[in-house]
Amino acid sequence: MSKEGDFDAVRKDIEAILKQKGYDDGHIGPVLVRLAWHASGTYCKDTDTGGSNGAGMRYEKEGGDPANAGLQHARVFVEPIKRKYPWITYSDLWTLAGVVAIRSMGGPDIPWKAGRSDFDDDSLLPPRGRLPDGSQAQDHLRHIFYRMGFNDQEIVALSGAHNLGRCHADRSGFEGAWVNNPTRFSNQYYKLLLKLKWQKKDLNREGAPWQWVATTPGMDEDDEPLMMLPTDYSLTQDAEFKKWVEKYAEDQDLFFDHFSKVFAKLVELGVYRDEDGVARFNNLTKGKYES
Ligand code: DDH
Repeated sequence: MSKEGDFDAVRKDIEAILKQKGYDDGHIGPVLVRLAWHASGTYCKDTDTGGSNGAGMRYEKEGGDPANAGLQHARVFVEPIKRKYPWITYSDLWTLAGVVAIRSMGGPDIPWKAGRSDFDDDSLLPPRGRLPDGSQAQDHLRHIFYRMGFNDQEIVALSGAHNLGRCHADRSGFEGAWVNNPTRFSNQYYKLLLKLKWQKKDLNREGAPWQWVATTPGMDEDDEPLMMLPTDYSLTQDAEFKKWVEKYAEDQDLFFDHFSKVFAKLVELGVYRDEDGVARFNNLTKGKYES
């Protein structure tokens, strides 16, 4: 039995399961990052609801939201770790797994603190519809991310997570990866947004009517093209967003620094800490934690 609170041991066990032959690009890191993000991205600052406390995706109400399609794989991948370390909450485990995965794929260190609590039933779950819809554009991005308390620079930095992973036709309706090496964290996403000649491709699927596609010079004809969601591409069609796309395309260190800060902020949404950094208040139960 592991020592309670030994998060370094949990980190090591997460790292050990990241490479999985036979799953996507041989790596479960990207889907774990998406789990951490969707676990946190339901936050609403005006009502102080949603956010990274709760681990609501364990319940059908949130887990069955079409926006969360595919994340059951991520939850199943980390379940043996939860069983080995029963003292860790799901909400801590899911956010920590995202942070460990990003670092392990060559991304920045992201400050992470424990202390989130899970809820025992589905009565406090935020309503569906709080996560972004990839078929929309910049007004929608602002509507969704301002609600969480992010600004334009932070929206562009967060979007750089699409350096990782891919879209699956049977999950979101979109298909393909944003970059050639989707298990290596970098600023390639921004470079490709600006550099490639993007063309509309009809998909004719519910929720995913079309996407942007492009090929890079080294690609064969039958290689799967790279893709961008309408929301990704909209970052280049808006002066304030484009300014940050250009900065991050030019300067990977700046991107890593900003990404680290904004992902740390994302996984803290709804968590209240005292001056020592200890989580003391749960926004969902509106109650103090038992210590
Ligand atoms: Fe995303 N994302 N995301 N995303 N996301 C998808 C996959 C991944 C949007 C839509 C989609 C963020 C923001 C947005 C990751 C991380 C992050 C998919 C494909 C869609 C669709 C799902 C599938 O078919 O499997 C939209 C829209 C937005 C937005 O409006 C800004 C953010 C902020 C993050 C983050 O982590 C900070 C990752 C990683 C993936 C790849 C998952 C995988 O399985 O691979």
